[in-house]
Amino acid sequence: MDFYKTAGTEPIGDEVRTHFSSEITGELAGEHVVLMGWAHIIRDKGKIKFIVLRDERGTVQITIPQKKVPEDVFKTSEGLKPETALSVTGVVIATNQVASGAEVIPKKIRILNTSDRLPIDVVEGKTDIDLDTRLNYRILDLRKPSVNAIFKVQHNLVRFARAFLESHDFVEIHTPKLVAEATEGGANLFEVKYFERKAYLAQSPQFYKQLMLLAGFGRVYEIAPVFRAEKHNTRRHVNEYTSFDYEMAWISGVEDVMKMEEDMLHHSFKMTKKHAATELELLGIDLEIPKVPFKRVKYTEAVDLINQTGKDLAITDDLDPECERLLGEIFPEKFGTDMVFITHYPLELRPAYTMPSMTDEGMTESFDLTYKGMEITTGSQRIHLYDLLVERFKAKGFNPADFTFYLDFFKYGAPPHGGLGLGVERMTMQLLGIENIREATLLPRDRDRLTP
Ligand code: AMO
Repeated sequence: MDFYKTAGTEPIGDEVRTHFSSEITGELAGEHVVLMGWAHIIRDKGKIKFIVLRDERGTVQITIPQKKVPEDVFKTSEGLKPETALSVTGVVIATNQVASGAEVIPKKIRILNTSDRLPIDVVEGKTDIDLDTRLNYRILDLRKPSVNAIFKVQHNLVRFARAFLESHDFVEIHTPKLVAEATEGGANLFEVKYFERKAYLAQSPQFYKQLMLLAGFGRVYEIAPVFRAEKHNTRRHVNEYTSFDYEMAWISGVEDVMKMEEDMLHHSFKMTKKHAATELELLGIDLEIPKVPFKRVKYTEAVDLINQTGKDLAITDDLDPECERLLGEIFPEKFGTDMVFITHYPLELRPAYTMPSMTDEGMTESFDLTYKGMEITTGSQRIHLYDLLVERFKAKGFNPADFTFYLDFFKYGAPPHGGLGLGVERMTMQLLGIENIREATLLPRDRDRLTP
């Protein structure tokens, strides 16, 4: 047991946590509870001490009047340092002194672990520290309730989107992240030494999610990391992000893919608003549920709208961040919504696997979803016809022989299909009005950062 003493802590007791902080309300008055968490804020008023105890559900006030608690409890509370890990056994008292309407008077306080002085604040409203320093201490940064809340919101967005897909017969798949070829074009590939050969980190599950439809799964989805060797540090790019992908077979056209996405996001936003209400409130977000159907605008029309602001964009120019920002202003004004599908991108701007449009010459059956002036999703109908697929690979300058592992399976009755990739961090940042994608990335990887 000596290592406990050396650490300044007490051996494990027999208390079992009975409640989370958020459950301590006036209705529990008189009940014995066991709480565990960190000493978030400590106030010393001489003969009475206060500890705001923080756990994963919020905070609760522990009130320690010298006269009303055992001597050793009062002694323990003296000189406690912030972020000491505690177990508190006590009685709930109703009070109108705190917002929750209750506090806990301890009978026993056990120090589970001590804490050094923190390099950054984890209490709201204290000094603002630059993002880089916060990210250096990300694990502590995440203890701050408003930072933690971002990822609870993200968790809810993903879990309800997943639940929606599950209820629509999608099967979860796990595809390789070590791959032989690029899917999205070669520019931003990370190369990996793979024994005697070269391999790459997957930029997208693109080829494999499509192949799983050829393998007989009607609908598949994957939520997994993808890797992009973007050379520049921007506020909207990280080098590893979470891609939320789905792919569906037997579609009639790209509309089926968009319809699925708008229904999925509508459900996910609605459920997140309900289940992450506390976190959204803490973050000051009144989440607007986008109305279904989302507005659809053709790429040519989007370019026209941008050019009306005085720009001179050609049809084959990609929409850069500045254009997306402009559309983020134009769309709400013109269409009363900030969730808009831009459809029918030119062939030049889309990967080789994208189905050319039957209706719009030189265009594709593709779309991006823009949310508050930023692209959060890319999707399309895919080419399922072998000859056309090979032709398009050649047109993009690829050697079909390098892609036989993908192309060959389109010879065996590949079903019409389509799908999309949604950036989880981008969706989170736009929904929460976050300026820099790193804040919506648990442990960001960028040009300069590989730890923590
Ligand atoms: P795309 O390359 O457009 O399409 O990526 C899809 C979505 O992923 C997000 N995203 C990023 N997020 C953070 N950092 C980055 N560097 C980054 N790059 C992209 C965006 C984007 O909309 N295979 C296709 C998808 C498909 O057609 O199914 C693809 O990967 O939100």
